[in-house]
Amino acid sequence: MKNKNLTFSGVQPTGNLHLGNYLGALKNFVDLQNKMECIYCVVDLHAITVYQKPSELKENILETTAAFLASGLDENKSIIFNQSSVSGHAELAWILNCICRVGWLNRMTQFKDKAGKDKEKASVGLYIYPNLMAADILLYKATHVPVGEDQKQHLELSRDIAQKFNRDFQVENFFPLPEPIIQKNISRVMSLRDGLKKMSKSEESDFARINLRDSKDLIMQKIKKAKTDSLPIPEKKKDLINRPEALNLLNIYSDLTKKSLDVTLNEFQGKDFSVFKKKLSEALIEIVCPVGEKIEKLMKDKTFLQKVLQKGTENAYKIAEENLKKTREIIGLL
Ligand code: AQP
Repeated sequence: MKNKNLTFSGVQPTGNLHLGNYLGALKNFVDLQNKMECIYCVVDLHAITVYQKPSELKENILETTAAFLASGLDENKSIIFNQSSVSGHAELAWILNCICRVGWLNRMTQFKDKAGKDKEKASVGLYIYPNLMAADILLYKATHVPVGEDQKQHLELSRDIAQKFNRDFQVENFFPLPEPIIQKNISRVMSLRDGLKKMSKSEESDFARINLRDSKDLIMQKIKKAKTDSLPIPEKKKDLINRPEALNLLNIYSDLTKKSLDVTLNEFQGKDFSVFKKKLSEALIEIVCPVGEKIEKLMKDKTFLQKVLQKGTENAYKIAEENLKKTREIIGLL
């Protein structure tokens, strides 16, 4: 039996949604909603794997919902809801904890990065986070998962878990093996301060990222201060090897203006970064500021945002319950 095409993806409500989340995930979400059934989730249970101030978490759940809508998601086309409101995510995660092997989790690089040197002090939730992510996807039998390149390893783990479940219980294709959908042009947006680190919400310096709610002036300031090098813009891609900051800014510009990197290099070759940075700021202001303004407007109507989540929860719950019921039967729970 072939599973029907269905997209699932999520974003953590941990504040400071940034250009990496937009180009790496949200933009892709919008493209997919016209191609197949889509479920988009504010993954609040993932957020609490590190401490969140309760009042801020509540606000961030609504702000992430607003960012979904402001980026172009339509609550009448896609299911939009928050993870904790469908308890099946936690139940299936527990079942999958019993499928996944400790050795598999020990290979996850994001845990090593996020837990840092003192792994003993990290929450158990942070360690088993990839199993909850597998549950999010498999609960809906999703076939496609748009993510940034940083999540590729977790997606591969979801496939391994699905495969082991199907094999252990001899239910061929019960859980589909989800396919990652990763942006080709810019799979990982890097920090404006360090071209080898990904742009991230938790980076201490706000100048390392462009937030979706940044003002025009702030965007211009951040790009002006973004790290580059003293060389002019080269003619060929190969000359960007060992120039990660330059490559990152040129990639961002190319993606925003829908040009290939070759065309961008042709446009700016031999020019100084100050000339390029002006154009990059203009492109960012054109794309990011309208999204930020829409988020701002939507945040003024929290009742509407709550209604969107409630409707999404009802629809997500129906699909989740049906799949969970079959899962319980398969594994022999009464
Ligand atoms: N820099 C990035 N480039 C491309 N895609 C990115 N994503 C995140 N950062 C980049 C993608 O955005 C989606 C939502 O991510 P998330 O917020 O759920 O988790 P994350 O990947 O942990 O995001 P951050 O910003 O790095 O948060 P912190 O700092 O809290 O860890 C995902 O599809 C992700 O790939």
